[in-house]
Amino acid sequence: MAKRIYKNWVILTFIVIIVLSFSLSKAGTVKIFEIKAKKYIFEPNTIRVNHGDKVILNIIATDRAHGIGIKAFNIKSLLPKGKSVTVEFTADKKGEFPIVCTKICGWKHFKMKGKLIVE
Ligand SMILES: [Cu+2]
Repeated sequence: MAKRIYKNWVILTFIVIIVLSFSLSKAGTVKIFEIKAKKYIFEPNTIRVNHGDKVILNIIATDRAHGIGIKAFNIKSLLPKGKSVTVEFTADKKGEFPIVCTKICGWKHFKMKGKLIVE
């Protein structure tokens, strides 16, 4: 009987270790992106990360002032021309989220969009 309980504990401990190491290896990765904002695009346009990643965006507006907004993650920042701006957040929601320009920058401003994909 005692041998059987011991065996079950060994199996259970083994399963817990596997599950923990799997979840730790998936979560908490830091992803850094260098992004250019210019009339009327973000470059790169699509950012792909994993659920739980810490995301760091270094964005520079190259031609004039723009803005960056990712509503789902409470990101809204002005991007003065030529100055690198860093925004950070944890990708704690899965899905596809629009990245928008938050400063009216010209006649195609409303078309200046990117996409954040959290898998
Ligand atoms: Cu704009």
